[in-house]
Amino acid sequence: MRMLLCALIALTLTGPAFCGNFAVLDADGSAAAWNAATSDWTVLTGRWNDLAASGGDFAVMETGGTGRVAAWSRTTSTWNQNSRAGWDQLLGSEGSFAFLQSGGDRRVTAWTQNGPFWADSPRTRWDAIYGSSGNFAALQTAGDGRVSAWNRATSAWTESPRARWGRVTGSSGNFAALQTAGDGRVSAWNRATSAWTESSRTRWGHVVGSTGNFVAMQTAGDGRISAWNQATSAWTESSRTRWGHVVGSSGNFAALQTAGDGRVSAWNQATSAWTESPRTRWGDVLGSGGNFVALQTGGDRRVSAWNQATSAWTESPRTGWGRVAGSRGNFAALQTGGHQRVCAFNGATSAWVESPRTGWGELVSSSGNFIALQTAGDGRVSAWNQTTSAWTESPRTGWGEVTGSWGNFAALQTSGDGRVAAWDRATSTWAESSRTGWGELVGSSGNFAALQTTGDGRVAAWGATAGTWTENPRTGWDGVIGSSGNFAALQTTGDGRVAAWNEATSSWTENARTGWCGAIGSVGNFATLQADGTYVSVWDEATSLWDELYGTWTDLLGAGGDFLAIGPTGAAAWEHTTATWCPIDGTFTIAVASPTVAPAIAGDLNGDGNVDHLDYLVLKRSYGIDEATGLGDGDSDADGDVDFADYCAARASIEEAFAERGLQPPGAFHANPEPASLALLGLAALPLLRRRRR
Ligand SMILES: [Ca+2]
Ligand SMILES: [Ca+2]
Ligand SMILES: [Ca+2]
Repeated sequence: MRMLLCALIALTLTGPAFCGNFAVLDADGSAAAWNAATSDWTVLTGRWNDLAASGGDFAVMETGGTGRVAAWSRTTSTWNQNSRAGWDQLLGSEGSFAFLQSGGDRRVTAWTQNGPFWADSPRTRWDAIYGSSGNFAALQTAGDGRVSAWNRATSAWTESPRARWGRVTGSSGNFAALQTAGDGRVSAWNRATSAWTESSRTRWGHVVGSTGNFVAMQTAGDGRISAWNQATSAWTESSRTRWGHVVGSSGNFAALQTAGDGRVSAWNQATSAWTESPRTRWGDVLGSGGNFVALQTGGDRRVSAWNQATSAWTESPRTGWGRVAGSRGNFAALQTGGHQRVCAFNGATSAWVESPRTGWGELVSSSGNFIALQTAGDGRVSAWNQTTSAWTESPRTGWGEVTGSWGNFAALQTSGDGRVAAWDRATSTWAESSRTGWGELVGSSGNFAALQTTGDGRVAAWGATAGTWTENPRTGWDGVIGSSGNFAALQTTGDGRVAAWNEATSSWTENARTGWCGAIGSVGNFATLQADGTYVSVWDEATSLWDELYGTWTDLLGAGGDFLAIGPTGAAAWEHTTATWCPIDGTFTIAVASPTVAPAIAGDLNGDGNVDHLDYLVLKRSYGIDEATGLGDGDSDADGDVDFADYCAARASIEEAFAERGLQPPGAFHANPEPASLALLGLAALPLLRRRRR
């Protein structure tokens, strides 16, 4: 297996999978957009004075003048001007733009990078636009009160046949319109079909969206509730009435009676059915990962969790709970009085598991795991692991602060020795730093950095891969920031040194120059600027090298692993797949960054333009998290978590990449498993490789 993977030569495809594009406006009114995929600047002359970014693309507008607009496409690297003028409102949504004329005909137009570039709504006199996942809806708040939705997939506008709508709610690219006067009708627009579907009942007063589904609630009268399912475009009412509160979670909904019996009911998008808890007198409900937990805020203070896998409510046998927290479909409950017990509900098993110890005062969640802290007494910490459903205490006491990242936790003694320890979700073990006197903790993509805020000013980083703390040999550090699992330490006083820590090698690399005055991170890379503006320098995690550029620099922007340096006579973009600076002259007054949201190549998770085993390692590292910030974390479907759907999205292209080279893909890819964790995926052969994400 090792030979095989080493023999796999990366397939060079087109452009990076994720990147940051940048655009600037010059004092003379021209605009320039920088394309990270092609490493070129495209200039558009004009008198532009407004600039906006959306999903890797840009739009410019002449406000106060003719009201002309133009948008730049990352696919074609061209600026496209609209033939009409008089535009004065601009809204971006995931790589689409909509423009509105608030005077004259009050037209609305939508633009998408894939073309046909401009789509005017056939009707005029629009008053408001709403965006959701790249689609738009336009509403007439006066006159007929019409509503129309624009679909990015077809670039067509579809009006509801009915008029007199007063409010629009968007969710994952779908829209719901509500009549705020008259009959109180509700209608949902489905991006899959571009069709509007009305509920047969009237008198709705409130609409809530969740991952493309909607719930309408009657705020007066019977207090009915109805859920619209995007899979069927059908509305399903709860048989019971008098609901007063509704919350959504990953496409499911829970409704609570805020008066009367205090019943709770959950709606499952898989079945379109409502399931009530047999018990009454619930006072609060919370959602997480499509599951819900209900809490009695008075009386016995019971807690019950609803699981979307079974549509069943499961109560904790104990009473007296005062606080609940949710994470990735799991829940934890804390007794705020009495014995101060803590327990966790596992979404995989529907079981509540208590910690044997009592006296817990604080609860922190991270990617499905929880940590409890004793805020009084011994100051113990205990972490609960969703994989094993077990609580694991640190052998040491006296902890005062906990922080979570990607399902891992770190604890800090805020008094006494000032020790620091990190807990690893893969092993459920605690690793302490041998040094003491730490004062600050920073988490990043499952790793942690500790800083001494007094004394020597040391800095140390803990990486989940190595499982150990690595100190920087120098002292006098007073700042640390994280980016995609790497850290940068900075001396903002004294010499002004900067050093970056790479999780792949667990080592620190210091910049040879001094006088640095600040740093920013972007998808694992860092950029820093000298106080006198002479140099800007980027640290590249692929090589652990600093790449500097001489000039006069005053500001920095970062996006998608790339950076833009700006100075009084020009700007320069640094792009991570080529690791080069690309300058442009000008007196730039406005600069914006636009990270791409969609993968250029399915499966290229580390954004190096290739699909290979390194992308597989990205997936392995982040599998199971719900704190993903983009494709660089393995989140192919951009829903904020890394789960089986992301695994499936990447699998096809990784398999294809192996097949094109006549190689057998990794075992897991042809075994077609449904993993609870990627630990099951036969990746044991991979750790021999040097892991890097670019
Ligand atoms: Ca790649
Ligand atoms: Ca995802
Ligand atoms: Ca997901």
